[in-house]
Amino acid sequence: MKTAFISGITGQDGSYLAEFLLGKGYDVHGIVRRTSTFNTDRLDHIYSDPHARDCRVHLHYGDLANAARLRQLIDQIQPDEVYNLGAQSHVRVSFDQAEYTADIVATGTLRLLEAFRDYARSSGRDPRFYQASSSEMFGASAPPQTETTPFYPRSPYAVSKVAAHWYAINFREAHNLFIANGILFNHESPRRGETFVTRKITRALGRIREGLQDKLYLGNLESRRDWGHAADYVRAMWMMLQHSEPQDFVIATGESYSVREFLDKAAAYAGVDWQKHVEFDPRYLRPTEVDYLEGDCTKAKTLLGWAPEISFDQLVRAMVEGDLELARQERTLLAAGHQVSVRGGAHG
Ligand code: NAP
Ligand code: F7E
Repeated sequence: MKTAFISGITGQDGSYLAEFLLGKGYDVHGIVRRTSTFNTDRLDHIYSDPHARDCRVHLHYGDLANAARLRQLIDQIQPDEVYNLGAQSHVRVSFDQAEYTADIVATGTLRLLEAFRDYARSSGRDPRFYQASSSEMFGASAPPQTETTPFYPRSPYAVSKVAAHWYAINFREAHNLFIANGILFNHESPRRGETFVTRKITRALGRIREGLQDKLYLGNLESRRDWGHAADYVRAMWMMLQHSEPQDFVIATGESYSVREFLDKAAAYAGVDWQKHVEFDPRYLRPTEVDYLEGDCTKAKTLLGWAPEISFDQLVRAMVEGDLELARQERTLLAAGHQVSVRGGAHG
């Protein structure tokens, strides 16, 4: 049985990856941040009582800000594969919290790489490392973006991801380690954080349909993104680590849509006339925007045999259906006299 270590296991991708690896027979370990409320909602369906004998998901307190703890956990768990998914991953927030974003996204990756390098040396094993790089690194470079497109990052988040990407390449070359960067374009799902634009939209549409919300405030509707489904993308992460050599891969669908087009499609599925509900709020604009991302994943198709299986239409429909159901549950709770928070994506 193989053992995996995941930073960011409580996030969208971490939860899909943990499910995927369990399906492959892995023992899965992940770090969770200590918070005053539970932050493991996305994992509850696969997380069993740690006292149970057949428990294969193991959660440990840890943080990318704490090098000694990362080193201790890696040495103790002895993973075959390490997936570094942990991040302050919100682009707009990174303008407000630039130093923190750099500490977790860039220096946090360096901390984990140093622990990984020393573990690889001392154990004499050949463990593998996946780094969650991002299409945001391409920023202002024109589409279609490939592995050879120059980086032109447009936010503190993107600059930090570029630093982490190059730390990963330098550690691969300097220490002869198996480290792969996955340059993933936007990927979404019903588990997407509620302050990213797709989920903010589908969550609001569900609530509007159920009469729980009237207005949805958005920023720039004209930027274009290449949106895939997270379940397809975590499969690509794993495939990169099964390849014969460590390399960097773009993962994308090759199709792009504007935020306005996403809104049109989602609203049509939800049966909502969005023009009556959507308003512009400049607080959701970025000081420097990324206008147009559309990836070319020919390399991943050719060398890994990876291709997306879930279409844009299926993705939008799944997100809308999930959020219509959630809104119905909220309405039932309200009718029974319970409190329901309707703050939605107000912070993103
Ligand atoms: P996400 O839902 O925002 O999850 C981020 C994860 O990182 C969460 O588990 C979060 O924990 C954890 N985290 C945050 N700060 C941390 C810290 N100081 N120490 C340890 N863990 C910390 O992001 P995602 O969409 O799953 O993305 C996964 C990774 O891929 C991220 O690195 C992201 O930047 C990158 N990426 C995402 C996309 C995309 O479109 N989704 C595309 C390209 C790259 P909490 O649950 O406690 O907040
Ligand atoms: O914005 C526009 C916004 O926040 C998409 C992260 O996973 O993917 C994600 O970053 C677009 C932008 O994602 C609102 O200006 C309009 O043009 O959903 P987003 P992102 O910035 O593309 C990359 C690949 C990552 O690596 C990141 O971790 O939508 N937009 N109005 C809005 N965006 C938000 N959030 N909220 C709005 O109200």
